[in-house]
Amino acid sequence: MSLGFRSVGACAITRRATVLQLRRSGGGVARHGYVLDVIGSFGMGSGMPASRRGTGSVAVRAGSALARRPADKLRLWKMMVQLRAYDERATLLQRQGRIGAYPTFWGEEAIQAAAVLAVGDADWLFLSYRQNAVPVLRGLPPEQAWAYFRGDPRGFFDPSQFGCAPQCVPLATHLPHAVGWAVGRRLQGGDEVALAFFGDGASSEGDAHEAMNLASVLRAPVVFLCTNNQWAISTPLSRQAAVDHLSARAAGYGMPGVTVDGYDPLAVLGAVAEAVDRARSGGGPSLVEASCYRIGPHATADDPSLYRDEAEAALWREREPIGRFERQLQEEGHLATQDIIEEHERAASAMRDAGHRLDRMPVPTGEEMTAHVLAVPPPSWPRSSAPTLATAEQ
Ligand SMILES: Cc1ncc(C[n+]2csc(CCOP(=O)(O)OP(=O)(O)O)c2C)c(N)n1
Ligand SMILES: [Mg+2]
Repeated sequence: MSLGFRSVGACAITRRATVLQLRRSGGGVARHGYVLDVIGSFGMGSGMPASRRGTGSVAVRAGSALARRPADKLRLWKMMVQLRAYDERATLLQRQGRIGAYPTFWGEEAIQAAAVLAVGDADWLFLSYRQNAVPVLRGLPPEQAWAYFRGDPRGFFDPSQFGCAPQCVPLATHLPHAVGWAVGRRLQGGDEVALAFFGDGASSEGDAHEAMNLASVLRAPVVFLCTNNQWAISTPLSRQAAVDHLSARAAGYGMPGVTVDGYDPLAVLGAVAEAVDRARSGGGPSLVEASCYRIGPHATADDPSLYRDEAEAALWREREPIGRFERQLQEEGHLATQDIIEEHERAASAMRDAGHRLDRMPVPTGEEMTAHVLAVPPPSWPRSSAPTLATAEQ
């Protein structure tokens, strides 16, 4: 393996789960010298799809005392269940025509919940479309998040109220925002950290490169959290990047990088918490790659069977993070089967109620939907005050 930096230890990248960490070298290597180090190898069983790369489980390290407290494990699990209930209800709302096209994140709950738990309340989160429920974990009513998918300006929220920047659909454009915000807060004397979510596809964008490079040069307090779900719509990872692990790119920016199993919430929590600690204490940015698989379609308008083998997705579905975490928590004696049933019912019922509240919200008019797009709309744009979307009752 030749990536232009010194490798230590057994660096064979095999189909067995392997965890890589780019650690600052013990001396001798230049200021921004990092060495590629295999820090753990965890058998995940045979029969996993050949396309899986970089999936493993990082040993939970210092900085994540969080991950050892049963109460925090349960909190993390409840957040994941809440995300699952939101996602499944949103998909149903789209199927019933109550919201427009929706990007499901089914299977990515461990990454999102662990990241939110790892940061502090005053830290800011910078989102792409697939993290559309993250503000809900910070108190945004789900119906308001769903109003966005009706093209309704009532779906907008005040970023400073939730510590969440608006979700960005243009890929990676929010990464420079995260760096700018983090540098700005540092200049103002704050110690907050910015955490930016982005995908494997977004990692190829110029904005991602510029953001990571600038953040490292300025030692900005930013955590770059890449959800590597191996697909960018129909583009597989093999056509996206020529490295085995996107975290390896961190070396080129002079920052630490680590790959963790994105289906293991404690692994993500450990890695992100460590990166947050480093950023807050002046150690600069880090790149955390959470490796997983996009189990669902790109969005509700997509049919992945046209471009990939859905039998592969089915194999990944068996490893989805919530059931896996529940089995672990049961083995550790923190959860009973009845607790699991009740929590899922509670979360589903809360989301059903939120769906009813969405139905009671005014349906946006064409004029409202386009009001914030252009200062001077062209004559062809909607001027009607008629509602644009049928509600379930109609
Ligand atoms: C700058 C830009 N180019 C292209 C697109 C079209 N597009 C939307 S989603 C997507 C794939 C993104 O994949 P990835 O970053 O892996 O995120 P994921 O959808 O897997 O969460 C593309 C190409 C876009 N939104 N923005
Ligand atoms: Mg992707």
